[in-house]
Amino acid sequence: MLGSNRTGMALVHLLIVCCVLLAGCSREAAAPADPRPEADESRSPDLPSEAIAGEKRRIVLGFSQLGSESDWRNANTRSIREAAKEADIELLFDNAEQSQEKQIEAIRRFIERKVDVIAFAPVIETGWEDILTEARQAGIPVILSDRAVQISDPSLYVTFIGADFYEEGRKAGKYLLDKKRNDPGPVIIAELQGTEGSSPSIERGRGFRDIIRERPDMNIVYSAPADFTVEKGAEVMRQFLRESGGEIDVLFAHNDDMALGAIEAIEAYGLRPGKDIVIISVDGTRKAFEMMVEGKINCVVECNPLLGPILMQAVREIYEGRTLPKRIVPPESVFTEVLAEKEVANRQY
Ligand code: GZL
Repeated sequence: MLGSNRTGMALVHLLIVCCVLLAGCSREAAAPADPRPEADESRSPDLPSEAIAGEKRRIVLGFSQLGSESDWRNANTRSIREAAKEADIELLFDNAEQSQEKQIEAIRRFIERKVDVIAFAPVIETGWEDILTEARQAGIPVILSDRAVQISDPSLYVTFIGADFYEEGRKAGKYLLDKKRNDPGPVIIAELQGTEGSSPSIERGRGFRDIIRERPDMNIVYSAPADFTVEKGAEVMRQFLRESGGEIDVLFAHNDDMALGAIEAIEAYGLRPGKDIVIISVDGTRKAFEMMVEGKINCVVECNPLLGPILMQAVREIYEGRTLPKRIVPPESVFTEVLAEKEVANRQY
């Protein structure tokens, strides 16, 4: 797991270096960092730390967080705040409450305040071209944190630090093929999608479908967005149960919070989660592990939210003018009921 102490920073540095060595792909030269300004008079006076001639100035990072919709997101925010403190980087943090418009406004404020680096977790994939162009015109490098964007010019950001969501979907599908290898079909699947248009939801769904395609008798009969929240997960699962009359064999939830909501709905309907309905989820929160220990979730695909240390290392590398790989993927695993008991105490989020 990505650490947050000095040793962690060294490990993180090593991880980035490994990515650079292994990447092989074109590395985006970081937008040339400002030469460390002795005293940048143009900096807005209300920056938290004014540059004083001759003194080492703290790097200023503007971060637009997409929201606080899930335990994963809150762990991600804690990791970023703690890592910024540890790295002595000035963090200007904004929570957009799942609004793209608020994210764009926050990024524009960071540009006006002439921060050194901008990072953000894009709530959805599209609609970022203009604001990223504004950041480039202002000479401010941008890092994608957690989620991806769809843009025609990938040079508008330096690197994307986040999970391989497609692979997470494939892992969920592979677990299901194995779980049902001796069960005759048909297998009726319900799917709780995450935020519509978000890269984790799009890619997890695609990866899962590409794997279960191997069994024509496995069909996703019910599928709808539930926005990665407990409440929406419960609401949409109730709707699936009404529509199906309870005839659902498997639930694939794109995150743990929706799975937790679905468990409430399944039990209220009189069925046994993890037994009558196999449940596969993504994230790896402690609450999901506790459900696995109780046998109510069968498989959790890990998605690592502790991106703070690697993000701060990347910010420093960019500020000091070094290149980074276009893609940095944190380490992740898959856990089933068998491993849950042993692992639950280790969960940091
Ligand atoms: C994935 C992240 C997703 C999580 C959800 O990297 O963007 O958003 O899977 C969170 O829990 O809400």
